[in-house]
Amino acid sequence: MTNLTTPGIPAQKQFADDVRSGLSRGGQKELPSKYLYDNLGSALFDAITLLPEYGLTRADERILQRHARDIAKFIPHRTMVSELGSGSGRKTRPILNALRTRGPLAYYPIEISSAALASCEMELRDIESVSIVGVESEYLAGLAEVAERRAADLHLFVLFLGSTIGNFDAGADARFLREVRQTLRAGDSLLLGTDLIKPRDQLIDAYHDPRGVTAAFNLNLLGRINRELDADFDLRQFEHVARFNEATQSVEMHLRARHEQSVAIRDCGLTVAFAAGETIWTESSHKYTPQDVAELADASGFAMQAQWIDEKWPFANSLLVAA
Ligand code: AVI
Repeated sequence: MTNLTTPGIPAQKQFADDVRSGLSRGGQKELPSKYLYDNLGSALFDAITLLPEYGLTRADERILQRHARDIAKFIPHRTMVSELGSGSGRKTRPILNALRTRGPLAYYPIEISSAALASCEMELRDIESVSIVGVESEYLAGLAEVAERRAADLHLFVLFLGSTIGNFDAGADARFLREVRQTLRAGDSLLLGTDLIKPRDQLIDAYHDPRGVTAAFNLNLLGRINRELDADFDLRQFEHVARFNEATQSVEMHLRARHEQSVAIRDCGLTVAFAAGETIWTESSHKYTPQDVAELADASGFAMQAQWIDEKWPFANSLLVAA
């Protein structure tokens, strides 16, 4: 695998800045969900995808396995593929297999973590006629880099799977897709995975599983702050909370202080006071209707071309075309 890297603000400085601003504000304390994914957090997320209560990843994979050839029919023969957040790459195999039958194919997974890129290459390197060029970068910068490298006559097919779009703040999903659209040419394609609305109990079980894996995933964010920013969070003094926010149609994860306490975060030059029961909001996972996805596409410069829905665990993969 070839690796392309985009320079940016040093990651540790950005992390310290985000933690300082999220924990020192008045009102609801917050931490950006992207920081859940250090090496341990990514391993815990992989474990979440195997939980019986968390059907999202299996639904996404079922759609891709069953419909990869139907999806490929919409994609022009001369194409290259890029994926925003490839993770291990396992989900992508059926799509690459369906497209490579038409000739050699270049696949550009974009990941912030070199470990994820390495495991993606391990997973997919046996696929014949597919060359993998990893891009170690944030999504939009990485996609701009990929778009710059394409030949004039080549179509670009972007994958954004797993309902990661649902983890953006309200309104930020459309803003992000508009920025993706600006990087593309009219006629390029985007396959967008979105988790759909389902009964509240089922959603809460998925985000507050009885084995405590999601709790460990959430609490690890405090452990990461301890490790990387010289802080002294006592993880036992916080508990994982998952709640459904009706107004935003999102499952929210929080970390709730079991008691009043204060925590020093030395690399942020900060001591944070927590009241008993106060929470840090760590993630939102928006749940869509199929119609929401069509409206989101419209609002961001795409048109819906086709949509595949898993009935067992309501989840949609929608093929959007850049208008
Ligand atoms: C990555 N993302 C789509 C997951 C989700 O379901 O929102 C992250 C996750 N958080 C808790 N469990 C899984």
